[in-house]
Order: sequence, then structure tokens, then C-alpha cells
Amino acid sequence: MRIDTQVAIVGAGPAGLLLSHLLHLRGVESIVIEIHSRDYVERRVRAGVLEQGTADLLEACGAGERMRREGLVHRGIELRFDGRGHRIDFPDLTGGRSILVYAQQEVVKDLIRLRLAAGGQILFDVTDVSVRDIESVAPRVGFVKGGEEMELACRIVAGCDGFHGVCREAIPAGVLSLYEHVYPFAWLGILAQTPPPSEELIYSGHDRGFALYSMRSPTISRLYLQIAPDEDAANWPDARIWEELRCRLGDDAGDRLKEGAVIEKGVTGMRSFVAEPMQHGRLFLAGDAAHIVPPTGAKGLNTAVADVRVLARAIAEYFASGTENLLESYSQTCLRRVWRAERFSWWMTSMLHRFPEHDGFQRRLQLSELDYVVSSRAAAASLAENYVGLPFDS
Ligand code: RFL
Ligand code: PHB
Repeated sequence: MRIDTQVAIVGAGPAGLLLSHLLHLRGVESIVIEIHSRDYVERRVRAGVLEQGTADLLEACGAGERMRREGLVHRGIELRFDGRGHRIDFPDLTGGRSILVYAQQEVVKDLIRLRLAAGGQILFDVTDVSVRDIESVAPRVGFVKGGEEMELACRIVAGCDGFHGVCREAIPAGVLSLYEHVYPFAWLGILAQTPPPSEELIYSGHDRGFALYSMRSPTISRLYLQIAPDEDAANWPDARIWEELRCRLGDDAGDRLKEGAVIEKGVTGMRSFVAEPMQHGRLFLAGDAAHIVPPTGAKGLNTAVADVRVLARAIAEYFASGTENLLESYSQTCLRRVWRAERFSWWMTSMLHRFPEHDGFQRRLQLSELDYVVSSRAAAASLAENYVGLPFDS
């Protein structure tokens, strides 16, 4: 069966869902296809930090009602090293800006509900997705749904299918330049039924490795530990995780951390990756399909949102007036912000993790850099303005 639509969106993550909604608000019709079930994407535990600009955009487009009620406004983070904590005060350093802690899967739930309530189409559980004819003005996306072969005939394909999706691969060989850096460690992340030992996130650069304390609600904590890149989560029974967290979070915060039931446990590899340009013909990549950051700077979801903000406007202009200017400059517009997020995430990652190859000299440089960040207002302001999110170019 063939279905005509203006924009075929591949992937129902935050990028695909938000793009579909923003297009709808601008009068452009789209269909989203997704290889997983609705239940799966609504439960997938990932990011937790929304930049103020991300939260403001979600609110402005009508997706912010529950987020404003349940999200936790954070006005700072704590950096810990050498057994001491140091607060970075966001509003003071950024002219009043802050972040919101609200889980990515809650954003996804809110967007799915909003799309479906407005009559939007999201086809879950599809298989065999293939993107065709992107160099023509009539690209197509083929897939199988419920055993039936189907095809979306459209004008524009939005590749919002994450790092392992098929859209980036649909671009002919030689077009893309790929920039990649893989870090020699991973993160073990748990979701645990335990109240926060601190009101704000704690980033700890401990001699035994990095640890991050985050949260989801007054009763649920989200905790991360740096582990070896090839390590199996099975090597980390709950008791070992708690012991290591207490040690790396340092004296007082470690003492306040109460053990609770571990509801979720997973390992995330750490990489930086950018594909340039983020477009070819009528295919436009957005979010993790085009770029990956290590999670230390909390920039992945936020950068995905920034991409679709630009893409929605460009697509709407194209359908309204036939002008392709904004579409043509899409990649260039996004990449400036993308590379700033890449730099910040790489910097946070490099400053806070233990690198197997580091000697005593390099460790002391890391500690000196942390000391500089917490004792120089200029350095702290640089961290803070990147963390809360740089202003949008337009
Ligand atoms: P997603 O969320 O990966 O969504 C892509 C969707 O496409 C589907 N898909 C396909 N659909 C159709 N056909 C195909 N062939 C398909 N192949 C794949 C997938 O099933 C999926 O539903 O990408 P998107 O929308 O670009 O969103 C990006 C964010 O998910 C990601 O950048 C963040 O989660 C990264 N991240 C964080 N970002 C932040 O901004 N703040 C944070 O605090 C933060 N913490 C994190 C993170 C990511 C983490 N992990 C697990 C990678 C913490 C962690 C641990
Ligand atoms: C999270 O709450 O999951 C989280 C917070 C900050 C990060 C990464 C993940 O840098």
C-alpha cells in the first residue's frame, strides 16, 4: 500500500516526534514510522536534563503542561573532586538561567499523546525500513507493517532514527565526512528507588573514576559510574554498585546515599560523532542520526531538539512558498551548535573521567583544571552558559 504525505519521518524518538508536532503546528502533514512499540519507546530510560531553551520550546508548542508540573528546576550542579564539593550557580553565572530535570521518556510520552490527540499518525512496530530516491524530488520510504509492504511517497524525508538507524546509511558513499572519537570507558547507569542525597546533580571526578548522581523524582535516583568500555553489567551486582558510588561520591554525599531497589541497569558506550553535512538531496538527518555526544554534558537530547527547531522552520517555508533557502542551509545552521555541544561534552568528559593512559602529570592537570573551574568566575561562567544551553542563533 502506498500512502502520500508531505514529510516522512523515520524514528519516534524525541527528534522525530517533536518535528512531527512542530510541522503540524505550521500546517505541514507528516507520518512517523518507528521500529519499536509505543510501550518500548515510552519506557526507554535515557536523558534527564533539559536546557532552558528546550523546556521553553516544549512549553511554547503545547507539550509542556506535565513537564512544568513534574519537572524539577535546578539552579546549579555540584562538582566534586579531592574529597570536596563545589557548587556552580547557574542563575548567578548566566543572568538567571537554569535547567529542568525531566526524563526523556516523559517528553516522549507527552509528545506521542499530543500527536495522537491531534490526529497525527505514528506507525509503531514497522520492519524492513528503506529510504529510496532521496536525490529525486519524490523520495519514498518503504517498510513492512503487520506483514504488509507499505510505502510513504513524500517530498521530504526526515532521518530521526538515531545513531543505529538506516537513514544515514542511505546517503551515497563519499558524500559524508564522518568525525568520530571513541572514549576508553563506558557508563553503567542505574535507576533506583532511593531519595536524592542531594537536591542537585553531583559530577564527581574521583581517583577511582567518574560518578554522577542525578534524579528523576523525590523518590527515584539516577546514578552513573564510569566502568571499562567492554564491561558486562553482570559484573556489577547491586552491592558493588552502591559501594563504588558511596566511595566516588565522597564523604558527606556518599554517606547520605541510601541503598534502594535497582529498577533498571544498563551500560552506555561513550563516543563523539558528527556526520557532515546533515543532509543530502531530500533527506535531512536530525538528532542522534547525525551526531552523538558522550552524556557528560547532557547535550544529546537538547541538540536533537535544536536541530528539529531549525528543520521544522525550513520545511514549513518550503511548503508555504517553495523557497529552498532554509532547507539548503539546514546543515550549516545546525552544525555550528552541534560542534559547540561536541566541544563542551568532550571537555566535560575529559576533565572528569580517569583515562587508562593518564600518568600522574595528566591527573594533576585534570585536578588543576577542576580547581580553576570552581575558583574562577570566568571559568565557572563558561561551564554554566554551556550547561544551561547557548542561545539559539535565530
Ligand atoms: P533516539 O532517541 O535514538 O530515537 C531514534 C528513534 O528511531 C528509532 N529507529 C527507527 N525507526 C524506524 N526505522 C528505523 N530503521 C529505525 N532505527 C531506529 C529508534 O527505535 C528510536 O525510537 O534519537 P533522537 O530522537 O535523535 O534523540 C536523541 C536522544 O535520545 C539522545 O541524544 C539522548 O538520550 C542523549 N542523552 C542525553 N541527552 C541530553 O540532552 N541530556 C541528558 O541528560 C542525556 N543523558 C543520554 C543521557 C543518553 C544516554 N544513553 C542511554 C545513550 C544519558 C544516557 C545514559
Ligand atoms: C540523567 O539524569 O540521566 C543525566 C544527567 C546529566 C547527565 C547525563 C545524564 O550529564
